Amino acid sequence: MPQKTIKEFSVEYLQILDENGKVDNKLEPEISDDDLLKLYHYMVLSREADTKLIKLQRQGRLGTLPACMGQEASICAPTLAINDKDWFVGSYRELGGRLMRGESLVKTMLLYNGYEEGSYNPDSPRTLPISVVLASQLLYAVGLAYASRQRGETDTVVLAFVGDGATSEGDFHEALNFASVWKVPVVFINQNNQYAISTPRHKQMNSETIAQKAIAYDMPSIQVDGNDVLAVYKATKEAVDRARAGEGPSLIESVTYRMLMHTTADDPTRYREDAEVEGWAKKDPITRFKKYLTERKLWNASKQKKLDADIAAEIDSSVKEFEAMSDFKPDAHFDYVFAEESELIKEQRAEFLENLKGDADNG
Ligand SMILES: Cc1ncc(C[n+]2csc(CCOP(=O)(O)OP(=O)(O)O)c2C)c(N)n1
Repeated sequence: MPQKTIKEFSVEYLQILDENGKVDNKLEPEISDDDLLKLYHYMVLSREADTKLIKLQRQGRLGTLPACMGQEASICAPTLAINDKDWFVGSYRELGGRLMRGESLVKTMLLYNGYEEGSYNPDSPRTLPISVVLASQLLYAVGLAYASRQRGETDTVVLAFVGDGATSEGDFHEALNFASVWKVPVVFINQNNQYAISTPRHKQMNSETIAQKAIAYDMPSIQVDGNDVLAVYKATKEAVDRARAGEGPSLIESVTYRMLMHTTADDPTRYREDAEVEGWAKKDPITRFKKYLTERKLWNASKQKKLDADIAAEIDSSVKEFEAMSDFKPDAHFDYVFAEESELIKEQRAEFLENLKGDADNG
């Protein structure tokens, strides 16, 4: 009886722009100047929007919301690697990506104030709404990719985001398995931000990397420095190109850090050390990228000043627009369950509106 190695596996890691903004020219991806500037714009917009939205929540002007700060490279760089005909399937921590896809900040504010209208984005029809049920969005991603091939859309790719905690969900494994079995064009981006609310990664999995989980499904994977825009972009673009060429799905583990709270409902100082947060602050994706752009003579202090002013004005006007809105439909969530209203939904809507009337009558 022979005993022999029948397969060997390895996991690659990619970093191109290091923590000091030094670039490895041999690995530098091809990105046009316009696209580099677009990427920077949205990363800064996302960070400023995050900062403003948290203030609004603290003032009681917005409901609970998640913070993306620190993860901007991990979110925006993959989004740059797809086009409008591709699908963007996210969870709830991809603000910059959603803005890049053409969703307005007003929609985000509506959503976090509980208005279903915030999930309806006709300006960005191939961007799925926020999914809070962990990893469930990956099943839709695989379904969309399968359907696009059935419909003869040979060019379409699906970009799907998921958190580190969500990889412990069955849906994650089911999605990866069938994506691989059907060889569908999905690029899974795992935003490994180190925590699932207060649970650190090492307490919920014993795997050294998340990238290695793809090996079980015979799917290409890589771990990248998720605070390095160039590495995240390069890995995603290669995966998107493979998917478009009919070579099936990939998994990218983007190692990053959530700099703020999980959502405005928790206090991260209760479960992590200041020193850890300070260590990650030194790896900030925006600082690093700005250095790179400055060195390439694409950026300077006066451009930054103009960008800061433009972004502040854009955010202010979105807040004004959002706060001036008053005409909401309380039963809007029933509109978006099925294309055609079923009898059950009809009954539930009637019951909901009746209860609402009762609440109003009772003051
Ligand atoms: C199926 C499911 N179980 C539990 C929750 C509650 N929950 C919301 S966020 C979260 C942690 C998710 O962590 P991770 O996947 O790492 O993503 P992150 O929030 O860090 O971006 C949990 C457990 C949920 N939304 N869905």
